[in-house]
Amino acid sequence: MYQLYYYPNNASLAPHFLLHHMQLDYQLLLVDRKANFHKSPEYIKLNPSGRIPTLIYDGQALFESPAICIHLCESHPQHQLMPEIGDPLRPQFFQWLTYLNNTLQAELMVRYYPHRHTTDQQTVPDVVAAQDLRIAEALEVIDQQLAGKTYLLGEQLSACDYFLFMLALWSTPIERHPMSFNHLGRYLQRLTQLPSIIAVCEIEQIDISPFQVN
Ligand SMILES: N[C@@H](CCC(=O)N[C@@H](CS)C(=O)NCC(=O)O)C(=O)O
Repeated sequence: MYQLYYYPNNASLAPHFLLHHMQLDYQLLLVDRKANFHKSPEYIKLNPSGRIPTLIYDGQALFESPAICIHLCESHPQHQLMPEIGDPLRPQFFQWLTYLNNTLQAELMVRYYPHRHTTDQQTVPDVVAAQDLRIAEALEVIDQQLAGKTYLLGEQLSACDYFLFMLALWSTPIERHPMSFNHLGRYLQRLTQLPSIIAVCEIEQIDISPFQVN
């Protein structure tokens, strides 16, 4: 049985999609963010970064959302959410998952916690405005990759798609809405029809209607 420390629409969302897609036996443990449980000694013992998510498996704790996704994909290869060793798409999988986590997600984190990225709190709106441009640049790269493809890697759904859907949800408040990108918009609309996305967003009470155009 897996246990996932989560908070709705946090970085725990991508692992949650995978646990659901793979129909694994898992328990959700809601982190009490208001009480700062993720900074408590009890949680820090599991995840020294004091962040969400943490996955508990075989009595071990694992943090960093993409690491959790890779671990789940490798532990349950029959679900084919990550190309096998030798598959030419495998390096592409690593490239895109890293781009999503290390570029787009990193820029979004600055956008969501702008006060941590300046010593002058009056400049917070400038940090937000600069991040909106950087996030739009990263979404543009992804939009180009999606031209003529059903999923990020081509015709095969992978963990990268669940990860991207999570980050697209986070990108809805930015100046340039994800749906305003041609290929990305159509792709997000398609993903809202995936049963695991529908079910998990219902569980976490996440509104996916911004991606459901008529
Ligand atoms: N690189 C980490 C980032 C995790 C992260 O920053 N999570 C946010 C929620 S989305 C968090 O815990 N924020 C609380 C904080 O930074 O104090 C991952 O991908 O797991």
